[in-house]
Amino acid sequence: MYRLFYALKSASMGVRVLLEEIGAPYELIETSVKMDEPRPPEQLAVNPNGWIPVLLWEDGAMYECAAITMFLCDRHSEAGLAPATNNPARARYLQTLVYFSNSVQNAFQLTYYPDRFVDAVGDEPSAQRRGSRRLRETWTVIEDQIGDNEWVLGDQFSAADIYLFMLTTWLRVAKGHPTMSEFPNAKRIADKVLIRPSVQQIYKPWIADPQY
Ligand SMILES: N[C@@H](CCC(=O)N[C@@H](CS)C(=O)NCC(=O)O)C(=O)O
Repeated sequence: MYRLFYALKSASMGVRVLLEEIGAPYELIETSVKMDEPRPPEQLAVNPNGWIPVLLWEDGAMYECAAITMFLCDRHSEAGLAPATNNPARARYLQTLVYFSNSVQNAFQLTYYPDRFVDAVGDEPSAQRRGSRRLRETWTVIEDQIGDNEWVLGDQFSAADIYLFMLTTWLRVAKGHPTMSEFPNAKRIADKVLIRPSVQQIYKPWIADPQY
């Protein structure tokens, strides 16, 4: 049984999709991503940064979305969500997950949490503008990497496609982000991930209102 600290709109939604795809039993522990709301002590004990996802299981706990993705896909390899270690696609899989996490997500952070990157409140709009430009730069790298491929890794569906979908749900017109229409290759994949039953179920609020 897994336990997942969870909040709508957050990266914990992507982990929940993985758990559904794997068919593993799990329970959600509601938490918040709002700066002015406290985090449960049990969450902070695992991740003192205060962010989610945080995953607990019988004899362990961890945070960092890309690491959790790798961990779950390896632990439940029968679900076929990641190339095996001897598969040539493994390198592209690891590279893309880490790039999503440390480059694309970092650009999102600049726009969602500008206070973490500047000294003065007055500098926050500049950080947000740079974050939006950085989003366009990093999404363009992914767009070019995908090219004509069916999925992020080529012809094999993987957790990297679920991760890509999750990232698209954070794009907001009101924040000056680029829109997916600028990245037709990535959009093609996100549109296919969207129709999976697990995604339809978990992303219901986003499907009802993508700017929610
Ligand atoms: N590098 C972390 C970042 C996670 C992250 O930024 N989570 C957001 C929600 S998507 C969050 O918890 N924000 C609240 C906060 O940072 O205090 C990861 O990939 O797991």
